[in-house]
Amino acid sequence: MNILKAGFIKDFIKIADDGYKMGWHECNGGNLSYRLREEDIELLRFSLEASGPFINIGTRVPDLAGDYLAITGAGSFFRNISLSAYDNIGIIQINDRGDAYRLWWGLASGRGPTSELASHLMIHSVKKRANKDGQRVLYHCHPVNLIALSFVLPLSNKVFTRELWEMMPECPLVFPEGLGLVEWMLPGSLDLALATSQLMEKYNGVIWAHHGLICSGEDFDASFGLAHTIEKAAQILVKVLSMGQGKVQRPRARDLKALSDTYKLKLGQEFLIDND
Ligand code: 2HA
Ligand code: ZN
Repeated sequence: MNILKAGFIKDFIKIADDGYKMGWHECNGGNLSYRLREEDIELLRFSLEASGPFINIGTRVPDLAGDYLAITGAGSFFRNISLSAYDNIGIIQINDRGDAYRLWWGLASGRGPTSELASHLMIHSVKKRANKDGQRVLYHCHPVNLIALSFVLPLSNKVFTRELWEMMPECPLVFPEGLGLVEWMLPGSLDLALATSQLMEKYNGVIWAHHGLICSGEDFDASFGLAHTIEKAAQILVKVLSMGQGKVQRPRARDLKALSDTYKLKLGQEFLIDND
């Protein structure tokens, strides 16, 4: 089977294109990964071939032992993924000890997987522990308005969650558990991976202050849709703040509670307190 015809590769390429057209992937900004299902692997059984040695990850992810992941390459431009997927996406497999990976397909350009590999693997590990069949797609992007807000709003997940929830009802519907936030940390570092994966125990979206956003979802639509919703809310908030008079009116905690009760959202209680 031609791997480029596999459904998950087509979805992978589509999200890369969509994200690029949104303006969230300058140069090699952003990265994307998908943990393959049994049926994906079965379908590709005769098309995948191990190539090259095992390479250390620099951390351990025993929960992912034996798993295959499709992942963007270090230095890959999102705008080039649909033009040349074989150069810019790889399929890797994690070894039995969970401390190294080996390439099975792609990354023909000779690049290794994304510089944020540690974050991707540690978050996949958290999500797989929570639900083996659950979330499989991690999407990291650099959305303009959300990054801009991280320069003016207090860097607290309470502030970001509540401000964005208030922008449109879609927000509490799409991220009822709220959002996590980490202050600026070195891109690609194990510290960033550890802080983010801890927050992903609770949240599906984590803001990397002055850098971007990483979203987890059960499929490509869920991950991209979450990023899209967060960034659209951030865009509304930037417009509101730019109008110079602050918020003249806004939904209150009681309005969000009514939304939560009606749609059975289980909104994070810590974000349901009015501070003014
Ligand atoms: O892949 O976005 O965070 C480049 C990045 C690093
Ligand atoms: Zn980044």
